[in-house]
Amino acid sequence: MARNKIALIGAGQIGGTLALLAGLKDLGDVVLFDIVDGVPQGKALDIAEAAPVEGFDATYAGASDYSAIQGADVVIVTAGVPRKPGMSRDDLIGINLKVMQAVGEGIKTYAPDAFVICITNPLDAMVWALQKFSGLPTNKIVGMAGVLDSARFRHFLAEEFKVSVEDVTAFVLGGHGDDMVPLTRYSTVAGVPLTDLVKLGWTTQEKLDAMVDRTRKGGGEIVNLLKTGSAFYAPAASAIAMAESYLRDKKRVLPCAAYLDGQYGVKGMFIGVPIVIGANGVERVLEVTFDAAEKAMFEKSVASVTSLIDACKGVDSNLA
Ligand code: A3D
Repeated sequence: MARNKIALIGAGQIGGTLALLAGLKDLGDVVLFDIVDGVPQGKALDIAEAAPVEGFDATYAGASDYSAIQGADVVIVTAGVPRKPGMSRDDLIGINLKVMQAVGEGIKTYAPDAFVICITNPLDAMVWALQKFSGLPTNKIVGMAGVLDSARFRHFLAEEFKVSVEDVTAFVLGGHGDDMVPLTRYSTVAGVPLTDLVKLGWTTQEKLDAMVDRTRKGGGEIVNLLKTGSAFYAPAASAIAMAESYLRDKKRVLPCAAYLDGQYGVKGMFIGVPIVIGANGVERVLEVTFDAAEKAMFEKSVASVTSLIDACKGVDSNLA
């Protein structure tokens, strides 16, 4: 049986980490693509030389020509510019929209049957634009944000409760911005909702609120610490979990920026909701019920993403 092919568009901090994780998890052969000549080739060779030590058989190639992604099963897009301290995700729109156009055309020509995962910020708007530029069916393209935001929340919760991260589940929905929606009612320790754990005295409402706030600002916390660039280990691990669910038809239920066609009262845009990822791409959208406060938070988040999309339409009239 032929190995799967994974194309990574953008061979920067996240791209390189994705390439290593794809090998360690035996997901398939890897092509790294970047406009900076030498970087994808150098990272590909470096990781290929790690393969004998780690014992995986994937082949690695670096390229600066889109023909190299021909026939890819999965394409993960990180091409673009990351945030610097003081920059919001929205500041990135002008630059990264042009990048999405080039990437979309490359995918349309060489990998129209791939399952595409977009990571480039501002995420919910860039995945929307990438779908337009690539013409991919809406079940074959998603944005990575919710798995990362949920993982950050899970990490904070596991630390607070002093329990294994394995037993902490968390759902963070909405757009990947500071008004994302961490749903405490649907987040649990071994099935026990956080709201019950407050009643049991495992934590206080104040501490829980602080963890929710820290999750919302989780990306910025790392940007401020690193000073150059943004988080890359956890974002890469999150996208790999999504790719693995597609390639191995695992049908995991993961929060991702998915195209909504009326679900959650939203039509024609991508926003973070729980979805089932299997061999057919986005196989189902899980529609959870919100209480009044959650609904208000979700609607605020939808409004932020709508304004990002309007900003994209303002920059590129072909998108309007
Ligand atoms: P970085 O290390 O700068 O890598 C980006 C790479 O893209 C660089 O190697 C560039 O040379 C390359 N690139 C630029 N333009 C093009 C182009 N037109 N075609 C191909 N490659 C190009 O950044 P990074 O890997 O740290 O982050 C990548 C993106 O992910 C940024 O937009 C970040 O803001 C975003 N990001 C998103 C999340 C989410 O949770 C959604 C988290 C972290 C980072």
